[in-house]
Amino acid sequence: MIEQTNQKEVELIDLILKKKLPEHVAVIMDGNGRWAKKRGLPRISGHKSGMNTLKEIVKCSGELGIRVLTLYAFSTENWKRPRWEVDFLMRLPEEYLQKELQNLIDKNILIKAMGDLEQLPHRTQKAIKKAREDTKNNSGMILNFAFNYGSRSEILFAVKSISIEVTKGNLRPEEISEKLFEKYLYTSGLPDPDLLIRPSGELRISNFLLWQAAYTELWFTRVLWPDFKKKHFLKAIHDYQKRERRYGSIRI
Ligand code: V0D
Repeated sequence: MIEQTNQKEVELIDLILKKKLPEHVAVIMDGNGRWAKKRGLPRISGHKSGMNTLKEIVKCSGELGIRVLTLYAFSTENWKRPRWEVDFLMRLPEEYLQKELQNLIDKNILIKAMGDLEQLPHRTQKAIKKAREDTKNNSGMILNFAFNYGSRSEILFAVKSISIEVTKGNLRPEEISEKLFEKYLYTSGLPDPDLLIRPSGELRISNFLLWQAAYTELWFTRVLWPDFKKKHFLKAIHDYQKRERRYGSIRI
């Protein structure tokens, strides 16, 4: 791949680094199938192309100094897709990690995965487990994959776990606060996302980080994920920095 940071991007990076960066950026990697269809290519080539975008955005996030990057890779609804497509998708974590893991280790990146991982094929689970193991002592950027993830089921799982603690007498209902509840979510220990990017023209959150995105700034573009480049990512961050975040309070 040809490395390129053009003059415009350099200027934008300069501007971005003068202001407060979003600590946690979440991205829905959407539009791969449509990208392929538009070109008369099989859906699979859209996912392959989306993989290049993923690498570019991980690299850019690391260079900027973003602390957490969460990527929505596969939703619990994606099982409804044709069998061959699901099978192909399930090989991507392995493929990605085979090629990238050493690079991620060298860059001090910590890999996390959140979602119902037990339902995944054994070899996919194994690849993810290895990536977590091999990066567990890294202290740089956290690269968090939302994989077989659904926010409603995440919330229900938290409710059930808390109920069990109450039943056992380990917890009193009055003790159930937002702070406690968050400890039972997959994102426990991570800051809430500051910025959520959704490409491909859909204007929805689609069961992604429903609790965590209460105050998140949303940024949408019609650009499809395989066409999403560094310049779009920088624009999203720059736009974010121009917004005024109030968390329900007023401007002082
Ligand atoms: C396809 C574009 C990396 C979006 C990127 C099955 C759709 C490539 C992973 C990955 C996918 C997941 C977990 C992990 C390490 C890597 C991935 C899926 C799809 C879902 F620990 N790319 N990738 N997972 N695509």
